[in-house]
Amino acid sequence: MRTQVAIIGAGPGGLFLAHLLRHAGIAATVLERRDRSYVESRVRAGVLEQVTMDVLAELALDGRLRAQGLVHDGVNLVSGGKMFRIDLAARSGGRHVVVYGQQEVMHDLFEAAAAENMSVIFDATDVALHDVGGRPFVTWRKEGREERVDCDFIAGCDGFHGVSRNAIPEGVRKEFERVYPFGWLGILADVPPAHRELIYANHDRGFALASMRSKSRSRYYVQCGLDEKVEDWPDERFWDEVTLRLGPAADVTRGPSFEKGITPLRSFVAEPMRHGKLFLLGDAAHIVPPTGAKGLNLAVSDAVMLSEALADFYRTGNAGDLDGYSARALGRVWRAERFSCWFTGLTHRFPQADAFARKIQVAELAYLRQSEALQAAFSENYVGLPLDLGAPHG
Ligand code: RFL
Ligand code: PHB
Repeated sequence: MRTQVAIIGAGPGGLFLAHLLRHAGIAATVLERRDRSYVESRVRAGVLEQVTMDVLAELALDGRLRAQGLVHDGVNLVSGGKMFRIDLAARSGGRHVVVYGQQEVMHDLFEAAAAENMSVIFDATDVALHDVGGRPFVTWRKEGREERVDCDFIAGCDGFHGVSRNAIPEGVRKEFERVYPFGWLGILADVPPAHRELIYANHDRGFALASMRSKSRSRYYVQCGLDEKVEDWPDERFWDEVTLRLGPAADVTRGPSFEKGITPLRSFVAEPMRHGKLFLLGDAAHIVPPTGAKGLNLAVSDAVMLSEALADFYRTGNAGDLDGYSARALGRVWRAERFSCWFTGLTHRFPQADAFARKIQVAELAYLRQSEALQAAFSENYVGLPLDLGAPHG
């Protein structure tokens, strides 16, 4: 089998890239370890930036997004039990975010891939990358048979635990990481949201977030210890804790949860995002703590940048944009890392923080509440920075 681009992983990064390449007339084969329903049922992101909405529109895949997505012009923060609102639209020149679950995005991408007969191979096990510096090919096993695809390029979109990143030799790859001493316990419940918009709360007992998937489905998170288990959190305890941390401005409706999971928080970047004919995208190259709602959106901006560079290469034979991919992508990645790290630091309780650190956190929240300048900086980051920001360090 031969293709132009072999894509490893059918998460948001891999599928957005496959659609964008198809749009540009470039052949691709996607290899996914799991089956469609597994990928589609993972409960993850909820907030889409303008870049992501623009790509869905360009691909004419935004029908359900426009009908069902919830446009949010602001977000709310709670500090010391009091809530204040940041008017994202007013502070960012009229831009906003849309609440539309990653599950819905994946559904739209998979439906269109099936309708267009795109080459997506599920249940591909033992995926291995070969000769990434020369004439690349990928092998895998399916239903007991060894398969192989030869290609011009490989796109590693296989998430944080995938195999692609390790195909960049250790001597070449630099990794930057911060592991946070806590996680998020998240639930889904078919109850109306606590508020029209999202609420991020900093409480002495830890962070809480009230989000949603629709007018009748809510998504809540509370900061928890890394040693805690889902079984430690029966619904009653969860509702008591989230209600307390969100404070009186949140109108929490209780109900049975149908999804409950714990996610550890991590900041991580692997550089460079290209080695030979291999390009890394999304969580395979970088992880942000979910506080800034940036992970899926970064996978999409990587896919846009790589598809543009590949389209230019196949059109003109010029590899300049492919050579520039890593620096261009990392420019945006590091800004999102900075914002996500800062917003996590502002809103979470750090076990090792002393009384001074806590006072600084409270002062910074008070400053954010009062300063239009800081709110503008917050808003331009939250709605999503432009694609091109220059090199990561100046
Ligand atoms: P994914 O989604 O991990 O997909 C990788 C795919 O690769 C497959 N795979 C392999 N396939 C073949 N061979 C192998 N060896 C393979 N190893 C892995 C996997 O099965 C999978 O299908 O990475 P991708 O595409 O880079 O997408 C990243 C996003 O999914 C992720 O960044 C977001 O979900 C992060 N995130 C959020 N992002 C936002 O933009 N906004 C949010 O509001 C937001 N909230 C969140 C989040 C992530 C969360 N969790 C659970 C980590 C909230 C949470 C709780
Ligand atoms: C979500 O709805 O899952 C969500 C919203 C905002 C975040 C993270 C997750 O910052």
